Amino acid sequence: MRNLLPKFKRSRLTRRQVLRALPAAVAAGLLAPMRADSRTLYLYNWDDYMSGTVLEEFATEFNCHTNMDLFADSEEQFAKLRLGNSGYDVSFPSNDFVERLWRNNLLEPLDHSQLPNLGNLDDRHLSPGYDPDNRYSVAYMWGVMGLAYRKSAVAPPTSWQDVFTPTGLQNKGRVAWLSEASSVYNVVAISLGKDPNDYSAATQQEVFDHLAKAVPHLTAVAPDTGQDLLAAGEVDVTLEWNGDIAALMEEDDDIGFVIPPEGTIYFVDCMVIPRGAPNPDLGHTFINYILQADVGQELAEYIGYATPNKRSYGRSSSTYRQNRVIFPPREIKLTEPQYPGEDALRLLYNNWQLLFTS
Ligand code: N2P
Repeated sequence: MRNLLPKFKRSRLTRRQVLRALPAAVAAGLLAPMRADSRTLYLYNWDDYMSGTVLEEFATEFNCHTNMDLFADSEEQFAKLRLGNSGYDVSFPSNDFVERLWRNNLLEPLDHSQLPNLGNLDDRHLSPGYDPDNRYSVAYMWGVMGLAYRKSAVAPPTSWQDVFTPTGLQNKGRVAWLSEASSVYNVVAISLGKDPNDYSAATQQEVFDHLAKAVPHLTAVAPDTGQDLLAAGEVDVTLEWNGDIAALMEEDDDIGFVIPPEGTIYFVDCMVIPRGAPNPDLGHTFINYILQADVGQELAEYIGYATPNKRSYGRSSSTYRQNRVIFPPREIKLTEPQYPGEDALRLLYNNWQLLFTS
């Protein structure tokens, strides 16, 4: 289903805002299967991960329209893209899902001759392990998972166990997890002193036994909207991606963010062109546009995530660079999730589903 992009002048374009545009779109019959329009760029993105201004400027400069749908987590994104011909020109998978997508032949190889700004990326984002030679992906933003909380409601969390054990949850009031099964699995494994990339049946059993005891004490599972639940006062603590909280902290000084001392996962979200994209040339133009130093800087500072672009970083404000929520302290151990293969993921999703149905 395609949603209309609402005309917000300067907006991070949240899931709620995009969904709000739905009834009008349905009434106007605009949600009937669309024909690919060569002057429209179709994006498939996370919540709170784009600037309305950047999209408007792109549309003006390249004389086109933009259309963006949102997904809640890596699993929802993959499910849509695995069908092929998803109708999107650019999607934004995380590192481990970039590898999952190309190994399943679901991405178009990138034409580097259309990406002259690729060299603006920091060296560590060139030819990464999950996508040698950047054959399919270009880094967009990087970040980590942590715990966000309302300062006036609860003491700062001091361990992941504050949200993964019944006792911890009882002390922390109303708590939300994120809906991304693989990432929640990764941090629970870390909290139990395990390798977050160990998806063996035995480790999964241990992790899910641990989680099963916690589930009855949970308030919500947030589809990339923990920041909204926290802002609305519906929860006191939530698992969240750091940038979503950095942005919220700009508006609400009663919000805090911690990465528990056990460490956390680190992700690199990328731009890719899904197989069968309607306008791959426009997709390349957009990726190259985001790689421009000034565009990348405006976008990163606006959404509150760390840019992988060394030229964007070079021209960013000192407030941005010194933000310890966006750029976690070096002493925190960060682990990069790896694609574990389809069998391991099948078991993981089965376990995750059982958690909420049994
Ligand atoms: C944006 C979430 C992006 C980080 N709301 C998840 N990889």
